[in-house]
This record gives sequence, C-alpha cells and structure tokens, in this order.
Amino acid sequence: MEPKTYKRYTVTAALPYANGPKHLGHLAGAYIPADLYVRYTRLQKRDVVFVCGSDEHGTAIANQAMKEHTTPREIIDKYHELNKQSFEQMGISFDIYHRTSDPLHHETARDFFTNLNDKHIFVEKEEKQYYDEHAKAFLADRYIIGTCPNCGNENAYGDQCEKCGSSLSPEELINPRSTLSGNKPVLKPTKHWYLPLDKYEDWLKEWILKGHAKDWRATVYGQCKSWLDGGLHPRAVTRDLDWGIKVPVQGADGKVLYVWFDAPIGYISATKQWAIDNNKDWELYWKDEDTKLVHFIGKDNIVFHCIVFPVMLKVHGDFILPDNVPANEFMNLEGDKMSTSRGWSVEMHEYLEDLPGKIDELRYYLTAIAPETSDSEFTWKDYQARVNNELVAILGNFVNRVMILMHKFYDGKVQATTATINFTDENLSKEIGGFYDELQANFEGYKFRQAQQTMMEIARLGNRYLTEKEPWKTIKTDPDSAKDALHNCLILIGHLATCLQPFLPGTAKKIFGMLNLPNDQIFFDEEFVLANGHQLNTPSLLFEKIEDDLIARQVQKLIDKKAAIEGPAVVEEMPVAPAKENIIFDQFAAMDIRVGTILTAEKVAKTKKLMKLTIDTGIDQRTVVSGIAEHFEPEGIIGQQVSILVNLEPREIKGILSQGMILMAENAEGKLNFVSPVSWMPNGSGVR
Ligand code: B3M
Ligand code: ZN
Repeated sequence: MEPKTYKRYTVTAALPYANGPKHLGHLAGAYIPADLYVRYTRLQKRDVVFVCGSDEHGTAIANQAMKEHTTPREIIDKYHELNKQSFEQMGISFDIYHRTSDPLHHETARDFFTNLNDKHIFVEKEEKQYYDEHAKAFLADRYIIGTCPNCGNENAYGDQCEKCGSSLSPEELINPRSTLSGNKPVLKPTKHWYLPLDKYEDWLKEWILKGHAKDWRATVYGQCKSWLDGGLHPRAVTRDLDWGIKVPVQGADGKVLYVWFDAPIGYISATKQWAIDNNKDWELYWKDEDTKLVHFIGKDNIVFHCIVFPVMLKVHGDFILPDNVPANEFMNLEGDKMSTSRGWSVEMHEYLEDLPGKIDELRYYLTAIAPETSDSEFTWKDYQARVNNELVAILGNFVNRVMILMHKFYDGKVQATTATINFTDENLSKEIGGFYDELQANFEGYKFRQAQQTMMEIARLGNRYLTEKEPWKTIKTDPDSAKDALHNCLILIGHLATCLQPFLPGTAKKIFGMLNLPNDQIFFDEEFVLANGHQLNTPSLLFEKIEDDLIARQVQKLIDKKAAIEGPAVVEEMPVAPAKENIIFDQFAAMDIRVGTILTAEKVAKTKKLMKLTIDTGIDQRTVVSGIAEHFEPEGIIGQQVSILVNLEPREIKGILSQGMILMAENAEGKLNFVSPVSWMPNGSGVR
C-alpha cells in the first residue's frame, strides 16, 4: 500500500509542567526530536503547525508553590517564562508556546468536558477518599504516606512503595499520615466523574494492536499492549483541589478537572490561539482527515497519549487521532537517573549559562545519543568526544579545508568548470542522491539518530574526496583538476548545509553565509547556484574544540549540586578481594598497555556476555572480544576511551580473533567500569 500523503501536519511536544526548570533529559526526550521532525517537514514545503506550552495545573504546581512559600500563580509565571526562553534559545522552533492557565484554554477544556458530560459518557461515582481534617483537603495519593503492607517500609507513598517497588492504593497503607499536616487522614465520601476506558477496550485493540503494529515504535506499542492485555478501568477525570479548571457542573464546588484531562486539550487550545494570531482555521489542523497528528513525548506519558486522550477525542467525535506517538525512552546522566529534585541534572538554563553559544553542539550530541530504542546515557566526556571527534574533526574540518583553499587559490571566487551547477563526478551525484533518500526515509520513520548519521556521511564523503583529489598538489601540476575538485567540494558543502538545517540550524546558516547564498533556508527540493565567479565570503571556524577543564568543571558542578541536596555520598563498605602474590618489576613492564578508543561495538550473537569491539589503539585498529555485554549497551560506549593490553597473545573467541584485552574495574557486586584517562589522551598513549 502506498503511504498516505497528508495535506498538513499538527505536531505536538509534551506540555512541560511549569513547576520548575526543565533539564537536558526533557530536551532529548521530546523537544529536540519534535523540532527535527518539524524543521524537516517545513523543508519539504509542507504545511505544519508545531504547538507546545506550559502545563500549569495539578498537584505538581500546587506542591512547588508550597515548597517555595508562594502561590501557584507566581510559580507558573516564573517557570513559564524561564522554560519558554530556554526552548527558544535551544532553537526549538514552536509556532506557539501557550499556557494552560490561559482563559482560552479554560474555556476549551470546559467545553470538552461538557460535550462528553452531555453525551453521558462519564460514570459518576461516590467513593471514600482520604481527607485531611486539619488541612481541610482531600489528599492525592502522593500526599499520603504510611507503612508498606508488603515490605514494612514506613515511608511508602499512597500510590507506590519506592523501597519494594509495589504499586499501592492509599487504603492499603498501614498507619496512613497526611504529608500536609502529619495527621491521620479520615475516609470521607466524595463524588467524581470517571471516563470508562474499559468500554473502549475493543476499539483501542483494533486501532492500536491491529492498526499500528508496524508503524509505532516497539517500545510504545509494547506499553500499549500490556495496558490493554491487563484490562482497562474507569479513570477519574476530576479531583478535589482548588487549583485548576473548575468542573463545569452545578454543585461541583471544590472540584477541578484532573490535570491529565485538561493538559492534552492544551494542544487544541494552543492551536486555536495560533490560528487566531495567524489567520488560520484551527479546525483543519484537528478535524481534517488529511491532517497528520504526531505527539512527541517521553515514555512516562505514553498511556495518556495513546489510550486516554485518543478515547477522549474519539468519544467527542469529529477529531482526528494521532498517526504516531514516537515516545522516547529516558536519557540518564553520568550513570544515574536524571532528577531535578535530587540535584542530578543539567537544566537547560544552566547549560545556556555555562556553555554559551554551544547550541548546535548540544543538539548534535543529544540526537547522537537519542534514547529512541532504549535508555541512553549523557556523559560530559562523551559530549566532549563527539564534539571534538565528529563536529570539529569531520564536519568543521571539511568545510574549513575547502573554504581556506578556495580563498588561497582563487581569492574566494567560484571556479565552475561547466555551465551547470552539478557535480562533474558521477559518483558524487549518486551518493548524494542516495543520502537524500536515506535521510527522508529516516525522518519519515522517526529515526533521527540514524538521520543525523546520514547527514554526517556527507561530510565524511567530502573529506575522503578532498584527500583523494589533493587539489593542493594538482594546483601546480593540473590546475583544472584542482578547480574541478574544489568545485565539487563546494557543491557538497551546499548539500551538507541543506541537510544540516533541521539538526544544526545555526551551523547551516553560517555555512550559507560563507557560501554567500542569498537564502538562509534551502528547501530539500531546491537547487542552489554556485556559478562561475560567484564570490564566497571569508570563512570562520564552525566549531571549537572543547577543552578538558570545561568538562571537568561540569562534572564537578554536578557532584556539588547533588551533595548540596543529599549531603556527601556515603561510601558503603564492600568486601575486597585479598592481595595477590608479589611479582617482579619486569613482569609488569612486559605488559604493553595503551589508551585506545572504542570505534564500533556489537553484541556477539548467541552469547549473553560477549561484545565485539573495534579499538583504535593508536598503533592500529583491531578487534577485541570483551565480556561486558551485560553491563553496557553497544551504542552507549562508542567513543569511550579505554586502557587496552595490546601485547596479549591473540586468541579465538566464538570464532572471532580477539587481539588484546580491555582493562575493567570491577567491584564486589560485579559492577564494571572502564579504566580510562580522567581527561582525553591521544590513542596509543602508554599506561604504566
Ligand atoms: N505535564 C507531564 C510531563 O511533563 C505532563 C505532560 C503533559 S502533555 C499533555 O511529563
Ligand atoms: Zn514496600
């Protein structure tokens, strides 16, 4: 079947709670991929609206207000502005960044609720819930703590015990206490409106399990399937709370819409506001069958976007449903889960302050390690390695070499040997054509990591071509060949900049500037002209090398931030293996240990433990089979520096010749860590 072509696109990115600054994990999880997709879609000259905004209701906000001894209003105003600005500076190109406290949103959400209520969709139920008589408030599950019936943990939450991981309901807690006052809460009847998800189970199974088995990510599909297999239950869409959108029913005083009911409707209100501001018809973007709706989110929001919101849209009627929900897994930070409250995070505004101007560097790194199929790991050292070894050494280097030669040889004037702007090298034309196809297929399939790699292939190709043609030599022996080679390189740079636009918009602009091309945007189907005699502008470096001390400062900052919240880390006592017998110095000196870098990594088929690595040892590139597969993901360790014993007798492991051994640190629990220089060292450096 031919894929359906769409007239327009509605792209949403999860509305972040305005309860605090957002960190790089959020950025990588939803906002960067959404922005990539949207920028790509715009470059295809397609009609797209990209909406986002602050989620300003719910207990998250009320909670933060209590913490900061202020009002919810102050909290949302403060963090809405901060997050909006940070996104803008990160180049996230929303068409609108709205907010759910806006009257237009309140009205839209109320109307939505009323529409469903009028159709008798909701089930109204009175149930007993914990109430704090001192604080005069019903308690959300998180506000009740007590003893876990399963493991005895005295500080289990009303929805979950974080010690044993079991999920709980508040009534199961032994000795419940309210976190608002510390008092014992009482059970009190209260009425709520429930969305009977169970009634739509069959429809959801048909739509998701049958309809989206192939095009949704396996992780997203898998979560939906396990929800559906487990059976759905009615979900309350109202809460006893005084912060939020009042339930538009008489006698429902003190009740507001549940934040997860109103938040996704925020996508619709944002589109409405954008339509008002831009003279558009919002309904086309939400109700026309020729519109593709795509939600970008993190994996913790899957159930709301794939199950609850679609049911709401369906029962309301005449809304389209999401075509895809390419949710990402999580991005961890330096070996631990990212968390603002625990201080283990890099907030967007912190990055912007500490590494000013390094936007494209971050966008590049976050896409390179995008947690598309599994959780991934942000480390400052890896960030440095990617910038230095890829952006500086490959992309920047290619553009810079060509530009310098053009200015040196021809005063920056284009030397076209033919009247056309096309490559004079058939191979280059073919390869570039292939790259565009690949790039498009990857974007359409939401494979941004792969798409970026394809884009980098253009720069790699350029470097190879330039090295092979050696115009700095042929300029003397065969000047026409030099002209021809450099002109081909310029065209390559034009294509590179075109393809770069979604990923590294600032860099693309800089290159267009150097090429002296009139546009700062070249569409994917557009030709650019580099005619004979066209004057290029003075080149400037695209990227600077990231120095070790910058990285060291960031790592230290992280450790200090966490310690300020949690106190210094307590080192648990671990059993240590007894010392081995002494050896003589010569035995040690006989070992040739070098610093190397992992270039490729893949699991060895049919084994659990083994990983096949290619290592650049500085001496050569060689294969090593290492027993680390249970501890690391292959994609997570590429670029990792290691210590490698290079003069170990090669031996065959599972049919692969392993030449050397990677040094690992191992604790008593069997946790492994690489033994590598604290800051970057050239490959081949000796370890002694
Ligand atoms: N505010 C949760 C979150 O930020 C929530 C998303 C709403 S999307 C409609 O993860
Ligand atoms: Zn427990």
